[in-house]
Amino acid sequence: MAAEYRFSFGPWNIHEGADPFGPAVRPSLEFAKKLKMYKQLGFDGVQFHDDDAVPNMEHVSPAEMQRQAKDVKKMLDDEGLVAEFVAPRLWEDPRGVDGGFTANDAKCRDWAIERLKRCNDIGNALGTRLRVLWLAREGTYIRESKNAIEAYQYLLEALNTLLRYDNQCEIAIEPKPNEPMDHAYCPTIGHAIALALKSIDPNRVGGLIETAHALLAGLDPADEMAFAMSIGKLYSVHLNDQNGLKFDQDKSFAAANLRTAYNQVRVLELGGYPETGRFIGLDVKAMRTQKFETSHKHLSNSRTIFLKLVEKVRTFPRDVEAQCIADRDYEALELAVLQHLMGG
Ligand code: XUL
Ligand code: MN
Repeated sequence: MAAEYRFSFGPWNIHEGADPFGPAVRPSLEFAKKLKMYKQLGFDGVQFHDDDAVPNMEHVSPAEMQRQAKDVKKMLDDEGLVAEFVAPRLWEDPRGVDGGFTANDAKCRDWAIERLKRCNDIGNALGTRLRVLWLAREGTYIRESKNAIEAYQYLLEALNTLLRYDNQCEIAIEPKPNEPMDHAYCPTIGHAIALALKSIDPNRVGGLIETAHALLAGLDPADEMAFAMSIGKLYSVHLNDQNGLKFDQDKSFAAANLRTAYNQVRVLELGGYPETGRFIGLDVKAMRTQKFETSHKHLSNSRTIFLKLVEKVRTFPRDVEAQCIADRDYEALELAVLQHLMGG
């Protein structure tokens, strides 16, 4: 039987709707209630930031942190869920203001490494080996403020430190070219994989590709995924959508460009992604206008559209494709794709 896709999202994807120009417009939903929604919405995996699991992790002993993380693991078990990954949230702490691993202040860099280790311990307590590094403030507002060569060396050191600290963990770098920084280090999967290959254990470092992040870099998300998959390094995805070069929109999957979404699904199918057992992660935001009662629909909608696109990929007429390619008639192939997407 063909392997089935498994879906995940993070608790931050059900949110209060605050944006840089206005406060929350919906009440908060407590974590335990969010967990209850996962299965109902068709999801099996939970993505975590370290402090999603242990909110006071900076203020408690390692033993207490473990205890709290174990409580969360029990909550997951009770709901039949698994943790997909844990990511260190370095960007909200004052010590991360200039970036963590690449901060100019050595004390801040030390803090970031310590936080990474604690994040790792939370991951183990939650039962997942995967760590995700979205390198939020690792970059600059002005280029003159850092030595970028040194910064990339610090990033490599951070990877190596974690690989040495835990010989079971896997690291997925989530590239993004900008926001909150003007220039972010590791803007593409190519950068991430170069670091992975240079690390002390390349077999345990790969990437997580987010649709919107690739689009913000002016790249095609499907080709970014293909590059990672061509060397077995697509550890996860954050499917969503993005309407042009603006702030990171995290729209529902396929909402801005159905064809680009189709091609992401096509490449995941071509690469046998479901057989890898890895998750289809979503990183989507509900519109600010959405009422509380329906502020989770963007998640199930994205999943529904993903699965419909899987059907579209699987039912595309292969004979037509082969003939168009043999004839080098890509105009005909394009028309066939568009007609197929439009239902005939
Ligand atoms: C930021 C982003 C993050 C990461 C997790 O743009 O995508 O939510 O996915 O840290
Ligand atoms: Mn993301």
